[in-house]
Amino acid sequence: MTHTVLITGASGALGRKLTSGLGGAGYTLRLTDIVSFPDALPPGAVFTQADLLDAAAIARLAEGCRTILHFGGVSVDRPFEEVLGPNIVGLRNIYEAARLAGARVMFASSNHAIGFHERTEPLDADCAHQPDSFYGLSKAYGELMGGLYWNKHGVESVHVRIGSCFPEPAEARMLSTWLSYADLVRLAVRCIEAPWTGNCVVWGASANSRSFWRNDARAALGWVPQDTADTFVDRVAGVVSGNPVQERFQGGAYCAAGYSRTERD
Ligand code: NAI
Ligand code: 15L
Repeated sequence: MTHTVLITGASGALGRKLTSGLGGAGYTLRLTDIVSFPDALPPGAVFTQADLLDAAAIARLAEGCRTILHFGGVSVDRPFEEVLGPNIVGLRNIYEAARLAGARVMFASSNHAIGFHERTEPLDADCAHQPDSFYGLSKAYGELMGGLYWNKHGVESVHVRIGSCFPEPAEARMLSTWLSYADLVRLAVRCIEAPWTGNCVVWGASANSRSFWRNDARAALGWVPQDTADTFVDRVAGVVSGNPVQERFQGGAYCAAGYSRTERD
C-alpha cells in the first residue's frame, strides 16, 4: 500500500474514477493531465499539469513510481494529425519514463485496436490487431510498444483493451463491451499489486454473458469482474444503429465512420 502510482489522463472520465477509487483505497497518487484536475484531491495526492509530449516532465513525474496507469491522450476517433502527438510520441515518452523509473505500465488500450473483427467471432487476447481507426491503430501501436520495452528492457505492461467504460451500457453493443467503473478500479488494483505481469493483455469488460472476448491474463493478475451488463438487457437490447457496418463489427461506429469499401464477403 506504500507504492506511489502515477495516473496520466487524471482529469479525464476514467482518470477521475481511478483517482477517487485508488485514493480511497490508500494509495499515494501522483496525477497528471494537460488540463487542470476538476475535483478535490485525495489525501496525499499531488497534481501536476503537463503535456505527454514533454518527455522531461513525464520522466520527472515517473521517478520513484512503481506503477504508471497510462490513461492520458486522445480517447476517441480523431484525424491522424491529432492522434500522432499524444498517442504515439506521448506513449514513447511514457515507456521511456517507465524504463528509467523501473515502473510497470497499465496501458489503457481499446477494443478499437481489434475493432474490425466480426461480432460473431469470439476473440482470444492473442488475436490479430484489426484497428478500425487511426485512434485504434494508436492503441495497437501502444501494445506493440509495450512488447518492445518488455523484450528489450524488461518493462512490464498490462494492456487493457477497454470495451465501453461508462456509468451504464447505452446501446445493444455495450451489452457485450461494457466495463463498470468499479471493475475498472478493481483491475487497476490488481495491475498495481500483482507480483509479476510480464507483458500481457486483458479484455477490459465486466462479466457480460454476451461478451465477444475470452482467454486473457486476468487469472494471472487475480482480477475477477463483479459487475455485468446483463442487468441492462431490457433497457438497451433494442438500441441499434441500423447501419450494417456498425452492427457487423466489434468496433461499431468507429468501423462505420468514413467507411468507403463497396464490397465485402
Ligand atoms: P478522456 O478523454 O475523458 O480522458 C483523457 C484525458 O487525457 C483527458 O483528461 C485529456 O485532457 C488528457 N490528455 C489528452 N491529451 C493530452 C496530452 N497531450 N497530454 C496530457 N494529457 C492529455 O477519456 P477517458 O474516457 O477517460 O479514457 C481514458 C483512457 O482510456 C484513454 O486512453 C482512452 O483511449 C481509453 N479508453 C476509454 C474507454 C472508455 O470507454 N471510456 C474505452 C477504451 C479505451
Ligand atoms: C473507446 O475506445 C473510447 O474511448 C470510448 O469513448 C468509447 O467509444 C469506447 O471505445 C467504445 O467502443 O464504446
